[in-house]
This record gives sequence, structure tokens and C-alpha cells, in this order.
Amino acid sequence: MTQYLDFVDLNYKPKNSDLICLFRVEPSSRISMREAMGRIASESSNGTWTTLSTLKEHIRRIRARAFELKNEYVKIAYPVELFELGSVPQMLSSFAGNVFGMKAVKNLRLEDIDFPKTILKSFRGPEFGIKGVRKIFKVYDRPLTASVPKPKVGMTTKEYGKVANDVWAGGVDLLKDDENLTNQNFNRFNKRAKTCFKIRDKVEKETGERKSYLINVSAETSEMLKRAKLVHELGGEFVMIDVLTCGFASFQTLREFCHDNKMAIHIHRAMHAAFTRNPKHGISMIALAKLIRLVGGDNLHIGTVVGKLFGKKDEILTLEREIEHNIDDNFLKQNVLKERWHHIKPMFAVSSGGLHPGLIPYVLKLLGKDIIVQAGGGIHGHPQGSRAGAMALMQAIDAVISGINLSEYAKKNLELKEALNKWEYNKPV
Ligand code: CAP
Ligand code: MG
Repeated sequence: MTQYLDFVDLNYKPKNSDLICLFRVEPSSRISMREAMGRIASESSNGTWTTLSTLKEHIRRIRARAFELKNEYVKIAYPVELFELGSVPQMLSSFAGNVFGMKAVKNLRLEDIDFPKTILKSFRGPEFGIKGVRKIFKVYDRPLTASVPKPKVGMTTKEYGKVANDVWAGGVDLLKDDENLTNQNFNRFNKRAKTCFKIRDKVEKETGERKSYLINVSAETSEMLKRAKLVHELGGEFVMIDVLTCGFASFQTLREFCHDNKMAIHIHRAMHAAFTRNPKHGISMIALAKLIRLVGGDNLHIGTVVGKLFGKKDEILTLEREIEHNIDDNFLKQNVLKERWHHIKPMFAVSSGGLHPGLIPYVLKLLGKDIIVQAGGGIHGHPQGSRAGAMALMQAIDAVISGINLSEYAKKNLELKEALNKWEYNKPV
């Protein structure tokens, strides 16, 4: 057991060059917190279950140290030499790898990560960030809007194009593929891309408004790059990736392509709740979001609080703060670390999942206007169809930005009135 205690040093003062992880630790029975801390630091750096004849001082010197314990929260400092610069996979394999399976812990959650400047400098971060994405649309005074055609998969390309036209003509800025729409036989990627970008150009001419398309390029990495190349050739400004099902290695490859071609990346986080939802075990969305910002997503889904998917209010507020700004003292909590992002731009928070026009006042009150509001069912479920649904969403946003009560605004805006009639509004679920 002593070999673990070598990884605990409550007098250790982390160096600026150390990477710090904050864990929530629940030791198994008969394991002390001190031993659990040591085992986590050991297993996630360069220790193992037994003493080693091969251990030398220069190796011991770069071991991780568990240096702080407050209630169930443990901070561990990792010398930067433990990491390959510019590689998220290697970092995750270190501090988010074997440790979750250790018998010594009953539960373990990676709550937050604080990167040293050396590591930050080895990544690009977002290409565009909030300012750059807004500049694409020349829209600065309201949330941007997006819509996913629903049903999420099954439409033919022709049907999809019709819905795309309605979404853009109804005033929404961005069309978005759903997370599981890629290249199925009923709606092939290349045909969908060519169809939708042609419609986009048409609607831009008709409306005089900038429109764009978050087209889902998720696939095996070389195929994904081929799809991103086609999007670039068609004049697309964004690609969308399901970052967790594709993985950080392919995300980093896509990021390099998008840097070379000046394209923005929309990050869908499908599958995140498999390990972010359990407050006792897994990886927090904050830790994931920081890794995504490091590599360089421009937009990231953060939840709604009021919609159909799980996400606690204080976690979503902290998440928005973390990706759009910095975590400063008045946002610090026992399970959140400070971060100084240096050259790394902020990401645009996306609020999506069960939203409809009636929930807009609550979402904007909670998250402010520097967000992208996505509505799928909340547009395509409108009694008068997708175009009316898009208009209703834009009317709800106009009402809130103008400080007018929705039902008042609905008196002169029929599409909004019909949306409010169909869906309960402003009732957080
Ligand atoms: C929303 C959505 C998004 C979720 C993802 C869906 O559709 O397209 O994938 O918002 O969750 O498939 O559910 P609706 P999150 O607008 O019809 O609900 O944003 O939390 O990552
Ligand atoms: Mg979806």
C-alpha cells in the first residue's frame, strides 16, 4: 500500500506547468480516502499495484501528486512531461482511463481539468468563436437560430430540401442535420449537400439574409474529410461532427482540415449522457467541454434546463460561462476549477432539446442572447407547417428581445399564436 502513498502529498504546491484534475472520489469500503487518492494519482500517471524494481528517481520525479482534499473532492497535479502535447486521446487515456474501473473506488467522477499554458499552446482552439460565427451572418443583437428537420431520419433528399427551404425562408439562420443523419440510402450525403446548398443560395437571394447549414460529416475519418471537402467546394461555412461517437482523434483531424479551409465546426455531443449524467461517476460535461474548446469546436450544445433532456440549471449556467468566457472567482465552486484560456477563443453555446417558441423567454432569461437556439419538433410540429414554425420561433425571439410579453406579441403574429396554443409555454419541465 505504501507505493500509493508516494502519490499523495498534501504539502505539494502545484507548478504553473502542472495540469490539474479535480475528481469526486468515493472510496470502496475498507479503502481510506488517502489510499484512494494515491491509487487514482498512481494509476493515472506512472504507478501500478506493486512496488517496481525498475523505478528510478527521474521516473518518480514526474509522478502525479494528489495534493488537496476537500470533502469528497480531490485535486491531482500532473507534471506536463506526462503528456504528449497536442493529443487529447493521450490525455484522456491518462487521467480518464483505467481509473474509472479501479476496485478501490466505489464511484469516481472527473469534474474538471485546468490546463497549463504549455498544453493550451499545443492546440488551436476555435477557428471562429462567437464573434466569428456572428460575423458570418452579420447578426449581432439576438440569438442565432437553427432547426433540425424532423422526423430526424427517413425523409428523401427532395423532402429534406423542401423542409430546408421552409426553415430558411421562415427566418431561421441555420439548417442542422440530426445527429444520426449521415449517408443513408434515402438521403445520400453528396446529394443532400448539393441540394441544400443550392436552396440556401436561392433563399439568401430571396430574403437578403445570410443562411448556412450545419451538415453532419460524421463518418470514418478519411470519409469524413471527403465530405468536409465537398462542403467546402459547395461554399459551406460549417461542418457538424458527433464528437463523442467519432472520437477526439478524428475531431482533431477534422479541426486541421477546417483550419486550412477556414471552416467552422458545430459540435454535437450525442452519447455524452452515458458518462456525464451520473453525478457520482463518470466525466462531467464541463471537463468534456473544455477538451472540445481546446481542440476547437465553434458551437457546442449545452442543454436547455426546460427542455426534454437532462441538465441541471447550475451545471448548464457554469457550462455556458466556461465555454463562452472564463470561470472567474464568483463562478468558482468546489467542483469547478479556474481556467485561463490565453489564445483559445470562446465557443458559441447551443441550447437545444425540446424547445418551442413558448419556452424562449425562459431560455433567454437563463442563458442570455449570446446563444444559438435550436428547435426541431418545436418548428416542424407547428400546426401550419415548418415555415410557420420557423416564423413563430423568430417572432418569439423578437418579442423577448423587444421586451414584449409573448401572448401580447401573438395578438399580431398568428404563427406565434398558433404555436402557443399548441404547446404549454414557459412551464419549465
Ligand atoms: C433536438 C435534437 C438534438 C438534441 C441534442 C434531438 O431536437 O435534434 O439532438 O437537442 O441534445 O435529436 O433531440 P428537438 P443536446 O428540437 O426536436 O428536441 O442539445 O442536449 O446535446
Ligand atoms: Mg438531434
